[in-house]
Amino acid sequence: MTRSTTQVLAGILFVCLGACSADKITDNSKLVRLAVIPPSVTIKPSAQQLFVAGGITSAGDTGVVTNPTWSASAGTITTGGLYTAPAALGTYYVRVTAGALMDSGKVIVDTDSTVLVRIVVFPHSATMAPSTSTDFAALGITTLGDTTIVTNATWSASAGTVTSAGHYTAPASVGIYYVRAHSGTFTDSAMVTVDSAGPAPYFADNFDSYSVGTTLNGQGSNGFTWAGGAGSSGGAAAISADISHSGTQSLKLTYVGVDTGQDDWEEQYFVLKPAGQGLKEVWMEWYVYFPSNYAYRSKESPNNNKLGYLWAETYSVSSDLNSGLEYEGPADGDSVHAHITLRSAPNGTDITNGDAGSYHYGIFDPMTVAGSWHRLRYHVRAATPNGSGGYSENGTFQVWFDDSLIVQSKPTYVIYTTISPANNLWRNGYLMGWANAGYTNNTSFYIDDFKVWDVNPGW
Ligand SMILES: [Ca+2]
Repeated sequence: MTRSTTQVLAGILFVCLGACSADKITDNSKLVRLAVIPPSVTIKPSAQQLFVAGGITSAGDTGVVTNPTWSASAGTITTGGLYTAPAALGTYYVRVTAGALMDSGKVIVDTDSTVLVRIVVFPHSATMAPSTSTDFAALGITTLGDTTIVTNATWSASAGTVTSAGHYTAPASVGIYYVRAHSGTFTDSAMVTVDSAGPAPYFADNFDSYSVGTTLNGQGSNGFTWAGGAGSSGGAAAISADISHSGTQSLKLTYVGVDTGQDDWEEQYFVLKPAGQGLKEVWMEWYVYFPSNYAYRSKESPNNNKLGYLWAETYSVSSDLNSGLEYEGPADGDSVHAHITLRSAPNGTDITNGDAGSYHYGIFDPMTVAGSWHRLRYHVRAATPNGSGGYSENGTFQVWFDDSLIVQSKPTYVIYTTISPANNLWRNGYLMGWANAGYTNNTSFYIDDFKVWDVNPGW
């Protein structure tokens, strides 16, 4: 039986399984070719597989042989070709005879169904900033059609380094490189573009494309959506031409002056991705303008002022994946107060000054920032399941104020969560937030050049 004949007969099977319009061969004495279709399968113990006998006659007709005789070296097979595998793992044969002809098909009975027919490196391409890292995975497609992670792949790279787990670090030089996974007789490569500009954000907003006065609620792209604003003054954040970091416009958030002892709030909501598509890891950047009349007051407790938050589904530091950036005045001896708090977290406590689980730098003297733009960068990664019902100690939280790294969670800081892995994703957020110190006078902050990445932009 040549391969080409098998392929011809496999085509007959395909037609027959669809509408069974293939010709039928009823006179076995006219057969000149006979083939078991499919010629080889891998199935689980006690699973079933339908085999068909394909034939070619002396006249050149092809079709399904209607009355062959089937047998099997183990397991059972019906007169109709329905094979039931034995419970024991192994390699077996089914045999078909018709007229003077015979053919055999191979059956591999395999519990874990990891017999590969192909591997694919995922992602299949990536753009990275020089000397940054990202993770690749080798996905295996098995003979059973399952997709599995190939954990024993051998990794290599044309430049840069890659670990045995597929963690790739790009070289310092820009260029196009390859990351390769190899397993058994299979191999696949991903193309890596190392670009000094790094990967593009999946969403960016310079606030210059809207009419002045627009409130953001529903705008967005690539799954990112602005989701309204609110504040104690009753006025939502709105597009303004007062001042800008780029172009002519920015997003204005006004805190209305309140008496001493009173708090104030103003925040712009957003959703990073549609439901069920949150991000395991987020890089977010924006510029904030502290107005010239900005005055931090520290008259009562609490006096924390917020700059931004990200969370999963439920905004609660005690019941959901939640991270946030707040600051308090130097009078408190604590000029930054970064929250990262997690559901049912035995160790999931706030990262605060002196916390053994974090490194902590002063963010700024709140009284020195009036009348100036500052860049905030916010990077957070949820811990990933460790495969044993727990979580790996690989969560992280970093914040930069201008070029200074002001929050760095300890590398082994454990982000505990009882949230199911599918929900252990960042999805919701807001910019600014409560000013629990309050402002005596109307105080307007401006946000500009907001960007968010789902891959490392090179920070
Ligand atoms: Ca702008």
